[in-house]
Amino acid sequence: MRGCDANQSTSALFRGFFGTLPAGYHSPVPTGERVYVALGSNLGDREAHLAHARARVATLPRTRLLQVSRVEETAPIGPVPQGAYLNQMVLLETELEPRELLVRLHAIEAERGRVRTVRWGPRTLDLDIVRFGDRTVRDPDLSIPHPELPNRDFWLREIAELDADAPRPTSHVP
Ligand code: A4P
Ligand code: MG
Repeated sequence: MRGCDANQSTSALFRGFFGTLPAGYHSPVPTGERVYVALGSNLGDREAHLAHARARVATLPRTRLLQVSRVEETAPIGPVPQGAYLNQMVLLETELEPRELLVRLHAIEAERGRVRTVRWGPRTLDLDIVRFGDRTVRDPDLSIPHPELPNRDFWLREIAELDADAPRPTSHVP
């Protein structure tokens, strides 16, 4: 969790003894990029799909689940007639590269039987990388920040909620 992780206390110890961190010092605890991942579902047991996603992102390698937003029901966006979504934002800290994370998120989607038929169509589980630290990626298969971020009120609201909240324990996945 922010503010109370082992890496910070180890660094603080070093600073106490040496005034600064010794050259070549490597933190024993991974510290990575802060990444916002959007969860969405509008097919089947939507709650269960989101719960699965939260549990799985929490166990990704070199990754910690820092915070989760409220789950909210949202009207479907886009040209395809479909049911309402459940949406939620999670904040991760990860040492994975954006592409490594994308591959792992696709694998989690597949675990929930995600089938890609029409773009913006109904889905059991959709996992989008919304922000990855301060990085910008504009490739055909990966675009960060997610281009729809400014257009999705619920994403902006959920990120604001996470930014405003004090860190809360996530040792048992909600
Ligand atoms: N891709 C590129 N950038 C990213 C990124 N930042 N994060 C590529 C994740 N994937 C990214 O996505 C197609 C390809 O986008 C991926 O293979 C990846 O390489 P997809 O999940 O197969 O298809 P998609 O989800 O239909 O397309 P897209 O463009 O990701 O759409 P969105 O933005 O996910 O929108 N209405 C409500 N209320 N709530 C929703 O969550 N979501 C959508 C889908 C439509 N309407 C919605 C919602
Ligand atoms: Mg998507």
